[in-house]
Amino acid sequence: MSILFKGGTVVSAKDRRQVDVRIDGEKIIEMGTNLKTKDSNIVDVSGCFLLPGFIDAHTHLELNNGKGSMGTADNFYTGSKAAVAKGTTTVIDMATPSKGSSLKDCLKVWDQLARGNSSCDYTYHMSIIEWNPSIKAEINEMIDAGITSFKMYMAYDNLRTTDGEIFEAMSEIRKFQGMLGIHCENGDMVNKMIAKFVAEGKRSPHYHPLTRPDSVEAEAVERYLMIADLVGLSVNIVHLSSKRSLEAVQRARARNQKVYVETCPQYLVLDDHLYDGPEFEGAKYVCSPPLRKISDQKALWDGVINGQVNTISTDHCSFNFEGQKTIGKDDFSKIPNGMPGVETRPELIYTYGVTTGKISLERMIGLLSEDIAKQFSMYPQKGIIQVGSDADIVVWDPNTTGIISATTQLQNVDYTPYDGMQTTGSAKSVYLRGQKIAEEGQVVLEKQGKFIFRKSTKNN
Ligand code: DUC
Ligand code: ZN
Ligand code: ZN
Ligand code: ZN
Repeated sequence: MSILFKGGTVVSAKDRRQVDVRIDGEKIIEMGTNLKTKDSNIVDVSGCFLLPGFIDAHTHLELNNGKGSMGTADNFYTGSKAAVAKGTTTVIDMATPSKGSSLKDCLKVWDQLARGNSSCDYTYHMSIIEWNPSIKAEINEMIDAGITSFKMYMAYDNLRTTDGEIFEAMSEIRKFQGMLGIHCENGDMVNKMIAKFVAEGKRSPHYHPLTRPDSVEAEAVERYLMIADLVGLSVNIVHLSSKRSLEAVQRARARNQKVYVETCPQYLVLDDHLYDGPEFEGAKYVCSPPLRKISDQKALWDGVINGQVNTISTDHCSFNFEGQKTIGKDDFSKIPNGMPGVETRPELIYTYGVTTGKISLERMIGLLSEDIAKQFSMYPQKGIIQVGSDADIVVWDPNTTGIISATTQLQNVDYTPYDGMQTTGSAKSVYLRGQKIAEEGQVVLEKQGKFIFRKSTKNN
């Protein structure tokens, strides 16, 4: 039985149109004004926006495979439910191998974790944490398996590779027109500053951001972009957090490099005064890169407004305060890095971006859905409401108000960094490939997610 959405306003990154939308099976089959009922079920969406399902291109739902004290509090089951309840219908999770593991084995592990458990559609960025001939040979295999994007690290001793290895990996990824995203921080500098503060007995969360200042990020961004320039590869910068890094990006763009920039809600609506909170509260905000200054926040919003920032995803990586963040009670460097956020991104960006007049709703659709789908080879299957696309539809009510709270969130973690923040607008209902999966912020049909096979331009 087909469904006819009547009376809503369909929004894309380009425009908004008052049209009815008919979906049948998994797809959008017809759009137009005053469509006839035929045999469709009518859903009255007057007063609401019809938005393409949001895509979160940066989650860690299963870091350390949920095992032990360093395993994430969420997993595919809980994290994807929190996502879809508020309008995110696809995630690109960071598949992260353990040392010595092949990329193929990592892919198998992530498939086991996601398949049958995920309530949203999903794919992965494959992390390259070491570089050798067998990993090199697997780049092409990943592309053939539908994984067209990769992730590398310039910080974290257990994950990072050398500049030379990044150079070689880029050359290989370029052959297959893959997309590379890098965590940009100078790991050596971070290590030295942590050692210095810890030796001086400066061990509270207050010191976390001081070990990872903007120069640590901007230097890595500059170096990464210079390596990319040598190779001739278009690249992505994940979780860009500072004004100085954005300036480095602008320099690269001025010499005609193609650079994609992702930032995250935490860098747009939170700032580093939170590390000075009472007791050990600052630990809740320990993530890397750290929260920045109001001046950085302002520069990032400017970038979001003027197009220097391309996408907003979350870096969702949840650890409980009790029992996980508290591991670092006597030493900030032992606090697991990361914050939850896959649930709250749409409401935060709508509230702090759209209702404040900083950005249009069209721009929000680009940042949270359409431009992500294009960048990561999922468009037009995802990222747009048009005939032939997947019927991933968020019925958005612009008039609701709410307060973000750890007690009502669906994320499986004992706090939220946005606790107490007021929101306007929310997903009234959410459809994934034609099925209603969420209503009024609650999941009504779970575990319907499937793997999205992506094609690089190599295969087109
Ligand atoms: N930063 C975090 O804070 N958590 C996950 C990984 C990362 O880069
Ligand atoms: Zn990172
Ligand atoms: Zn401080
Ligand atoms: Zn991350």
